[in-house]
Amino acid sequence: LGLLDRLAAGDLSALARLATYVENSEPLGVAAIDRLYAQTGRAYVVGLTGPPGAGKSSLLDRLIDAWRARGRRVAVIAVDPSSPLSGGATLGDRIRIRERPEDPGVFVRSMASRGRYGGLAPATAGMIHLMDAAGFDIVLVETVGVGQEEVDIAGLAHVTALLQIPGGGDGVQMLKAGLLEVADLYVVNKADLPGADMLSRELAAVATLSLSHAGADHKPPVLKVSALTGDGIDALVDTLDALRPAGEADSARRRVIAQAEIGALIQDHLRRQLADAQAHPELLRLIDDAAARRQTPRAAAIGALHALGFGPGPLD
Ligand SMILES: Nc1nc2c(ncn2[C@@H]2O[C@H](COP(=O)(O)OP(=O)(O)OP(=O)(O)O)[C@@H](O)[C@H]2O)c(=O)[nH]1
Ligand SMILES: [Mg+2]
Repeated sequence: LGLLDRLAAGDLSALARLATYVENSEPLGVAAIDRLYAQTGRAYVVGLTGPPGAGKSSLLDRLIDAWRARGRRVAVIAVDPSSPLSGGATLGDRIRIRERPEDPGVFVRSMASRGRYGGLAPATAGMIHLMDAAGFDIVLVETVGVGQEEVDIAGLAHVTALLQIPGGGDGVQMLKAGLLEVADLYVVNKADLPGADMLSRELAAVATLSLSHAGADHKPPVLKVSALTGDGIDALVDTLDALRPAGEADSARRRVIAQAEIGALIQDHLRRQLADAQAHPELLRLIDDAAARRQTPRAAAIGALHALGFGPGPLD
């Protein structure tokens, strides 16, 4: 794989090629990650999630500039599970991140497809490893934050910021979907619009209920920014730099991420086996048995795990 040598030398066109393989979970992409994984773990991975239109991409654009000004190389992965586009196509006007072809310290990649071979969460994890291996200091991951899968993806980051905007009328948006668990800080974007102070106070109250990975005594900070005017961006970057886990917290966070990634791969594998039940006569028989009430779904599930080569498991 000459591509890997070019990647190590900082060749962004090699990175783009590899990213397409990884995005689609193609065998070449899987092989690349297998080869590179041992050298990863250096990048600081920051998740940014929030409702559609909250200004995530606009904010990322500002964060890129702020971190570049501090001498850091920044990669962005914008995940869009709702789009039917495939093959790493750009997301058109959904992406408000300027291209910076003249700057080798910035790489922006959108992920729109689930790929033919695997799910979005494992592919996103692979993409993070790829950017890490390419030597980026910061890897920013944008997710829309509406479904469980997006929450899972946010869980692959060291730190996750949850974006909220004033003026929704219904107060704090989308805190049901497991986001309380992943948000390490809250960001009120569009603070140039009315209502930002009130929303900040509401979020400060929510922060006391946090289940963040950073620990029971971690109260997520609430920051006000405007991606439009640039207000608050430097303070946000200071906070993100300060939130990077260190020492024991870092080791603990790495274990949580590894567990999430292994779990995503196992789920993905099983999901695909089940979706392809035609290829497994034994699975088909178990499904028929459960449908005809000859076996309980639970007994059939145990039988299916055995048929797929797993020993007695937690379902037994
Ligand atoms: N007034 C104001 N508008 C903003 C601000 N940040 C973003 N916007 C606008 O909000 C709209 C959505 O911005 P995006 O950056 O595309 O939001 P997003 O969260 O990435 O959107 P999706 O990826 O589609 O979910 C655009 O019209 C932006 O110009 C801000 O701080 N203030
Ligand atoms: Mg966006």
